[in-house]
Amino acid sequence: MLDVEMLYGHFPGGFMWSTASASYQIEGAWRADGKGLSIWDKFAHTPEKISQDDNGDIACDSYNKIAEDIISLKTLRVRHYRFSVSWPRIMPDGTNKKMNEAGLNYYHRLVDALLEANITPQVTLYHWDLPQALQDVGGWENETIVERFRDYADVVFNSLGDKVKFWITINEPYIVALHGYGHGIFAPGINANPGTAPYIAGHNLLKAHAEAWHVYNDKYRAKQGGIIGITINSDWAEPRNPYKQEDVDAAMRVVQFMMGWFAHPVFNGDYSDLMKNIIRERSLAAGRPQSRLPEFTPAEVARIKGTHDYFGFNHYTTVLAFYVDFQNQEGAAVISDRTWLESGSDWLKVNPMGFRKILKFIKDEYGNPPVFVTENGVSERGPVNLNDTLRIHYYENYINQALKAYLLDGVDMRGYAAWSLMDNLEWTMGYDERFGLFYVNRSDPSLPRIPKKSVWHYFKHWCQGYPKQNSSIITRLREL
Ligand code: GBH
Repeated sequence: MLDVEMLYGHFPGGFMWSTASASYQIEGAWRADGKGLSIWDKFAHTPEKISQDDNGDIACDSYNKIAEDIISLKTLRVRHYRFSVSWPRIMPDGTNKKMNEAGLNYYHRLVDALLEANITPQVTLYHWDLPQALQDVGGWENETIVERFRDYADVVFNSLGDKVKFWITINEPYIVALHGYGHGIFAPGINANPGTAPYIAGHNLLKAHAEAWHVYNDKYRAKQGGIIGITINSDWAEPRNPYKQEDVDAAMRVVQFMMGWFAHPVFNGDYSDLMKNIIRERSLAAGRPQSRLPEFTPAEVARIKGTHDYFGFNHYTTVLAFYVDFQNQEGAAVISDRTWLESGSDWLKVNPMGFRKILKFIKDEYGNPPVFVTENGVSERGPVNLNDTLRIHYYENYINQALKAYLLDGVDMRGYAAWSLMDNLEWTMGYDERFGLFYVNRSDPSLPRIPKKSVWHYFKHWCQGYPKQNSSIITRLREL
């Protein structure tokens, strides 16, 4: 089914238009002023882990370019900015025994500059740059990290919470667990036990998120009055053959294993029965004494359930799923539709309708929570072209599908952050894949940020709503 019709209308008043970044991808200053090393510092300095052996040593030098970044945000005319705090920058060994005040001071200067510019900060506590010292004792596989993360969160709330009213605990626990501790393609690069380690890491990520949420709820909410949640990523999955029930079921499993792994415990309580049953069956069939998926105690289920003030959601693409004979644990494999537009990233194909469908899925599956899209965007690679028509097409169509989710499906949309403010270190792809609204000229040592054409569209056509409001179109679409 094609759905190219543009819907005219507006997001709710107070809708939070934003753009996003992450510490390791932009800050640079990897050893400045007493910062400790993160797992990404170590990973990036290991040969052949990152395309062209790029690293985040300098990145966009945002640590030294607060003023430049504020100018970009002002040019974009967003009133919100999502960035993350580097844990080892403020706690070099990951514990609160030794604080690095200079590092903390950077975030104070950044937040002050944002507030001064009338831009509301949205702060992620963990966007993947774990202190290496904590990885040395097992990282997310070691349950003691739950306490470490709680202490870290406590310090950040205590220090910045008078100024910051929007918190994200953890960005994309799925990627941390699976890429970091399963495939090992991301830091810390662990791939020894791909069937079990991701589930152990995931278990601790959920507990850590919950403890941070409770610290805020118990200790800071009353006096600081902010909101806090987790950001979960998921693709949408369509059945490769929509007339084949096996493929329809496979597509649902893909979403339940990706989004549901973390959303189900936080919103509905515990892992889904679907996930528990499949992993247990597969584990026992392989001769293991018990499931590879750890179990929460009833007290833990209760502690994690409800630790959300909103649903933070990162979304980029759709996949086509089809049934395979449980060769992999989900009994599903994925491909992409060759009619979808390609991007600068192999994994990212343009299918705007999937965005509306997965937003509707969030509403139906997780009790109609307020939704903040905390990332959505597209990449290019190859020669620089500031006339980024693909990005303009992508945002125009994805944002319009989000508008349909809001106006036609009743999804409680509250905000939207474009990934990313500027071209940055795209993890293992280095600087090859560029998601920025601003181009960063890396051959100029001053790393100037130069607006791509999409910058002008973002403000004019999207953040301002759809000025050519046409109620007959709304009426017609409602009747479909
Ligand atoms: C987000 O992850 C991140 O939060 C953000 O930091 C990142 O820059 C942005 O997306 C764009 O990627 O094809 O095997 O190499 C999105 C999840 C994780 C999806 C890595 C693509 C590549 C896996 N991404 N994955 S592979």
